[in-house]
Amino acid sequence: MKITIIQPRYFNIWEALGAAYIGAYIKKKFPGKLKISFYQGFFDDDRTIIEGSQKSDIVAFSCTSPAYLHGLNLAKSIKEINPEVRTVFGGFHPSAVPNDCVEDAAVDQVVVGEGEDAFLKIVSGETSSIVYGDKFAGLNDILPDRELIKNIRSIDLCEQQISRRITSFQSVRVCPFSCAFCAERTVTGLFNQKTNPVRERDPIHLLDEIEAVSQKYILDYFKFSDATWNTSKEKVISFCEEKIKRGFILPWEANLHASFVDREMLKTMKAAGCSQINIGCESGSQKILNTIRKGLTVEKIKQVFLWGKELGIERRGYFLIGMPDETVEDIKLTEALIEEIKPDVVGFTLLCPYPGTDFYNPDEMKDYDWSLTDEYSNPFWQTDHFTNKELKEQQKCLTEKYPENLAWHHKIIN
Ligand code: B12
Repeated sequence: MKITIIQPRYFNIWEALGAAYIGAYIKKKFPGKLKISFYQGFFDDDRTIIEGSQKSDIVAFSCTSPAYLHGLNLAKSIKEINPEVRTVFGGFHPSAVPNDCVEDAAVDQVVVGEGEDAFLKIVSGETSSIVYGDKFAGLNDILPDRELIKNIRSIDLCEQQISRRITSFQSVRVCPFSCAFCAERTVTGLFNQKTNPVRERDPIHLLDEIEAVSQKYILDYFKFSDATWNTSKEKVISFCEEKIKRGFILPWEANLHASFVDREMLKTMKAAGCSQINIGCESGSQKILNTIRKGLTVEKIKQVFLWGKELGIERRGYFLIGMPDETVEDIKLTEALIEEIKPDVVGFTLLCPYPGTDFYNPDEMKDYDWSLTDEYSNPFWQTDHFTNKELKEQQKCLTEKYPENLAWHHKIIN
């Protein structure tokens, strides 16, 4: 059977880890029986993708909301040439709005949730239009297939752009938070201590992968795809202690939830070569942090940034503008917080009501063109307090205030 997996185009790139996991899993289940190819819209033009896919039995697309339209157009072109091709859509957008996706004639099947077992069912003959994924229990049994997804291309590109060879790893599935603005729960499910606990990878399995990948691709730095890396103190300490024990000195960074951070955690991370922490602060207003269910206090943010500074770790702070009840006063509190914590790098995102988040309203937004959204902005969102234009003005004021410390996306987009 010939299978093609495609990650449609988006202007910014990381390796397609979801496709790498699914590819590794089905190859393991059907050893030597599948011919799997992979294309990525960032690197491969439409003609290459369409020509390479048209003789496949199954063409599978991995889509966030902004990437869905490109995926759909590719599926239409492929089906025009070969109507026998079965198209399967998975990832965040199809998981959030599966019924809308299957309405599109070029979409044969949609996978909701984690793709490993669901895609295996499809390859084994399942033909339902919506297939629900199980919670993948094999994180310590397989490794994402980085050859398949041509990981070398994003690593080489990274070297060209910032002179560092970097790639990312997944250490956990399920985030213990359910922030109003984030769609993570759409794929891995809402955290529940009993029915849907956090699934952490064994630090030995994880470090074996990181060491092997770093040797193979000559990495000089690594990071994690996990939105919340420090899901437990135990995990952080055992990962760091194992890394130190191995004498594995490669520097790295992680996205932390400030609530779970303590000084000892940061100190151990620093000792294990962590050179940068990325923290979603979102707002300097406690009222806003509460309404978005961030599970965080402004005081804790201050504390974590102070510890990071004392320990010599680069601290990146990311802020979100445009929560429904956010006023000018709240934005002033955000500014005051930034003045106090002085992040080494700062980013300001305009809230986007992506499918899968609390802010998505199907009646109003079903036909939005999500490909118009980017990392930091979108043309749709407005609140009772600010029009879309005013939100962008607020964002511009903030970015102009910190020209030396801006996250690189601002520099690329502006
Ligand atoms: C790392 C990350 C990034 C990286 C790279 C993402 C990438 N690989 O291209 C960067 C920084 C570049 C990025 C960019 C963006 N991201 Co992002 N990102 C993440 C993050 C933190 C992890 C994604 C990841 O790699 N997971 C690990 C892999 C293994 O899981 P996975 O890709 O989800 O794959 C599994 C399933 O989705 C499914 N699956 C995936 N593809 C397929 C395909 C088939 C055929 C099947 C059957 C199943 C299947 O099976 C996989 C294995 O179980 C998530 C939040 C989170 N923690 O999940 C947000 C998240 C995915 N990002 C999001 C968004 C919106 C974006 C951006 C638009 C920027 C922005 N924030 O506004 C861009 C779009 C990028 C794109 N390529 O389209 C949203 C998506 C919401 C939505 N409705 O689409 C998320 C959920 C965060 C949020 N704010 O809610 N992102």
